[in-house]
Parts: sequence; structure tokens; C-alpha cells
Amino acid sequence: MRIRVIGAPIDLGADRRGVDIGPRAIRYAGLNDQLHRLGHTVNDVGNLDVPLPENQPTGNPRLKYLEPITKLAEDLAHTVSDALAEQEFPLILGGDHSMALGSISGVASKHKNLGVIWVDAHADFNIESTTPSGNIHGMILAALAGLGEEQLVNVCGWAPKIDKNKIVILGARDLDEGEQRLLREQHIHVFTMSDIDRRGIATVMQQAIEIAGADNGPIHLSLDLDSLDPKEAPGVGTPVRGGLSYREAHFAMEMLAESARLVSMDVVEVNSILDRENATAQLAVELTLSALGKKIL
Ligand code: 5AB
Ligand code: MN
Ligand code: MN
Ligand code: MN
Repeated sequence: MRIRVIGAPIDLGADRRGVDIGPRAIRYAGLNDQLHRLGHTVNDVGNLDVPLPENQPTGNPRLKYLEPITKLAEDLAHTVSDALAEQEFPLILGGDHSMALGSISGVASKHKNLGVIWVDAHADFNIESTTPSGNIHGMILAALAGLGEEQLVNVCGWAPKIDKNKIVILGARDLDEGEQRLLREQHIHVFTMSDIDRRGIATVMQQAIEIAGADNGPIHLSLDLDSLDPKEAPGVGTPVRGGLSYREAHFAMEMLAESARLVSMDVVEVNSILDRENATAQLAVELTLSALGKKIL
């Protein structure tokens, strides 16, 4: 496969600083080399230009940095749809999770029946009235489903990007009150950590692939590293105990590779300031390799 690596070093969507270093840290952990060794062709187009919070007005405190975040989303959407048009698999490195607004908008513009598997400790399903933080990285999945602030929802001039029946959240364990209500009202498929405890990662992941990839549709994977247990992934901005184990995460990625339905992927929220010797970035590389076909034997 030909893979286009795209860096989106944005940290305007989150409070903790340091995720802007993520794309570099993931490359330093050997991403391109290892993809190459796995047999892929790698076309790394570098990082997109992202403004610093230091020289941007915060704007509405319930939608912090809305303007620069939507601007980056449009740039990234364009870059991603170009990659697909040129038959390359977009692998987008974050940055905070707000960048998925752009990556998924770009993929959805090429694949009208796209499903999304959102692997995350959080659901990122807040809207302006439910957000406890005003941080847009916590609102992106709702925006992609057509809910919330209209500038976010209508990025690239159309909405919704994803049919809400084709959204699957996996690994959730920290949801806000208003967000829970919204998820229930909208009948979003959420597989919590408790579901994974009860039924095992294999059964849950199988079902996730069936839902997101209904009618043989394509799947985008959005992998937030905080889905893993903080023991495995200390370098994330919003760690939550009780996450996916090392093997659960790998096995989920291996199943996705086996499904042969993946058309694009985000790897987000690696925070190098909080990381230990780049361990979280290394894990991000390993999981990416598993999702892109690396097997034990
Ligand atoms: B992440 C929180 N729900 O909205 C909010 O890391 C956290 O991309 C969002 O999943 C975490 O601020 C966003 C409390
Ligand atoms: Mn173009
Ligand atoms: Mn997230
Ligand atoms: Mn998260």
C-alpha cells in the first residue's frame, strides 16, 4: 500500500500543552522506517502550518479557538482528499483530536458511506451547551455527526459528514453528563470499557467493524492514545485509569487490518511533554503498524 503521512500539529483544541509535538515524536519513534519495512511505500508530506495559541485570540470561551481550528480543518480536509484522489492511504498524525474534523471531512468527501471507529477514553460528543471545558477536541465527533456549533458542523460547506448509525465509540470510560444524554438521544453506538470487560475485545471489535462498515462500507479509524491505560500510554493530555491493555489495543488493530476495510487513520493526542522517553509515541507507531497489517507470525 502507498501511505501518505500528514502531520497536523495542532494544540488549540485542548488545554494541556504538548500535543503539538506529537507528529514529530511519532516520526522520531521510527514510523516511516517501520512502515517501509512492513512493505508499504511511504510519502511523508510533512506537517501542516498551525498557528500557536500565543498569537490567536481565544474567542468564545465555550468554543475556544473556533476560527483557527476550522481553518486547519479545511486545509487538512483538502490535503486528505488529495491523498485519496492519488490512491494513497492518509495516515494523519496529531495533534489534539480537533484535527479529526479535517481528516474525516476529507475522507468523507471521497467516501460517501464512510463509517468511523473512534477509539477513545472519551466520546468527544459535547456541544457548546454541554461542554465542561470549552475545548473543541471534546466536540469533534458530535460535529461530524451534524450536531453543535454550525461553523464546526458545516466545515467544508456540507453536513453531516458521517451518518450517526455508522459511528462506533470504543473504550469509553469518562463521559460528561450532557454528553451522555446526547449520546443516548442520538442512539450512538458506544462500547464502554465495561462492555469490553464483559464480552471481550474480540466480540466487541467484531461488532464495531460490522456497524461502522455496514453494507461493505469503508472505515476510518480515529485512534486517541488516551484509550489505552495510562500505564501503557502516560503521554496523553487527559489520562483516565482503566483503559485498554497493550494486547487489547493491538488485537483490536489486528482485527481492523484483517477486515481490509480501513481507508484512512488518525493517531492523536500523544503529549510529549507528559510522556516518558517517547514511550507513548512508540506505542502509537506499534499500533499503527498492527492496523496496517503487521502480524506476529
Ligand atoms: B479527547 C472532556 N469531555 O469535553 C471535555 O482527548 C474531555 O480528544 C475531552 O478525547 C477530551 O473537555 C478530548 C472533559
Ligand atoms: Mn488540491
Ligand atoms: Mn479524543
Ligand atoms: Mn480522549
